[in-house]
Amino acid sequence: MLSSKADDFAHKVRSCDQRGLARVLSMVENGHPLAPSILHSLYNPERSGLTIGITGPPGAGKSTLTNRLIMHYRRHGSKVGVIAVDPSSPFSGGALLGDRVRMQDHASDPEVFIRSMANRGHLGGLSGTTRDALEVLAAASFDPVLVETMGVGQAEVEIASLADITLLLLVPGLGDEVQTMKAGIMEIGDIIVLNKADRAGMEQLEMSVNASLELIPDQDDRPQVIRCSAQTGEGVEKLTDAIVSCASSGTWGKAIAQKRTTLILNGIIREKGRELARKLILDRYGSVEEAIESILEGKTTPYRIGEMLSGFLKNKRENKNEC
Ligand SMILES: Nc1nc2c(ncn2[C@@H]2O[C@H](COP(=O)(O)OP(=O)(O)OP(=O)(O)O)[C@@H](O)[C@H]2O)c(=O)[nH]1
Ligand SMILES: [Mg+2]
Repeated sequence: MLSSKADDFAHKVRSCDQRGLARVLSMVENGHPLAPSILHSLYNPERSGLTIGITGPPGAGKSTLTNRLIMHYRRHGSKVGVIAVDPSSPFSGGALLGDRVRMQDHASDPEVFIRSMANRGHLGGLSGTTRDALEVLAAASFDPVLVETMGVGQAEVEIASLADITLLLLVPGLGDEVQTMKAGIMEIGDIIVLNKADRAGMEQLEMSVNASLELIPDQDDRPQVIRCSAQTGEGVEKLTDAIVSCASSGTWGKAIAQKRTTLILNGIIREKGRELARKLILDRYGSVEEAIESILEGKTTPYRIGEMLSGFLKNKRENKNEC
């Protein structure tokens, strides 16, 4: 009964029924009991839809670039999903959203779906919600799905890194902030976007970024650096070409399916309580890596494993209460 209800919702998502889609995203956001079954039904680690995280310091031009990317992908006939994430705010919905993305430009376009997500403090937190919302929008064949996060703290960087490809925006004249970004530069960012190229100070910024990147020993691991101006549009085509080349490299298919699965399973293990969840997975699959292999072989999904862990933990709590 439950699973047929979940299948109904999954069907609505796949056929991109706007109301159904919005409802499922709310269920994911509110931790609705049906959400894991719906996500299980939708999950496909080999999906073709690309997800792109956009992060960088306040005012770096993330929303302006998001808007440019929406325009670019719409011109190419793609359906675009956008998730605007604000970890510092407990509110989600229209008001925040209107502020973040220039929604009025796309409000009447049914092929653009924009959703804002805020911190509501339920289990799994914003990171889990965003991760699952990305899967839902990708299953509804939005391609790409963009996720814009505000700020450059650990949480924001982590959220942007949930996407298949992460863009890290830097701008001239940040001073100390570039220093604090250095760790981020090393850790994330498949592509580093030097935005506001129409402004002075670009050479200096590029030199300092390149100097940081040289610390990455293997040249192949270094992110690409692209200059652009989200405001004038200059360099945006070069950026979208770089995204295409990232997503079509020889090892992409298998590597990305593995990355998606690992991120989701590790997130679920964290949410359920690391120690015990890990132990249960070891008992069942031998190792986390083998559980991931099972998922990649199509035998299960991270969400089904999550349900198994929840069931076990619930039984354990009930038994304890009876004792
Ligand atoms: N000169 C110049 N200004 C830009 C460029 N891109 C964005 N801006 C301006 O920078 C300001 C901040 O842009 P946003 O796109 O709101 O920046 P954001 O990173 O989304 O900001 P938060 O979401 O508040 O962190 C706006 O006034 C933009 O018009 C650019 O390439 N060149
Ligand atoms: Mg913004």
